[in-house]
Amino acid sequence: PTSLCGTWDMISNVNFDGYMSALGISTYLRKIALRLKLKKVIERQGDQYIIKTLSTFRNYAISFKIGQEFEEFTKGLDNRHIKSTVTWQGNKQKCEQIGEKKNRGWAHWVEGDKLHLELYCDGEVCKQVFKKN
Ligand code: RET
Repeated sequence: PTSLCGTWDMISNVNFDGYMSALGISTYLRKIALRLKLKKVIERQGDQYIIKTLSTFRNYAISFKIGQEFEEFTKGLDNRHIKSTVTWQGNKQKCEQIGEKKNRGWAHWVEGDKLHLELYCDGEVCKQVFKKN
């Protein structure tokens, strides 16, 4: 079975700008963020997942247990406090992020040697694809 765990390098990024705009991220930060080649590091320790989004500019990390709501502070992104829950839906790991922004969340899954990530906010969908490092 294909595991999400590992180190992944971004190979495509569609509508990241639309997603960031929906989050209310400034034009200045969006311009910087759009140029970044992101790396995802996904680790699992028992029933705990750790997901790191790494770049030369800024890093962001979350850790969670499946099905257990956690408080997320989106530090360095839109700096909001939200309540997040990650569940499996088939082979997709899906996160619902409850807070000020509607229809906010993400889903990721593996297809072949690629990691697919969709980011949702307020009707905007950003699609990122990563290849195994
Ligand atoms: C960066 C750079 C600074 C500006 C923004 C960023 C966005 C990070 C995002 C991370 C998503 C992480 C997820 C993890 C689980 O799979 C790159 C930190 C806006 C959107 C969904």
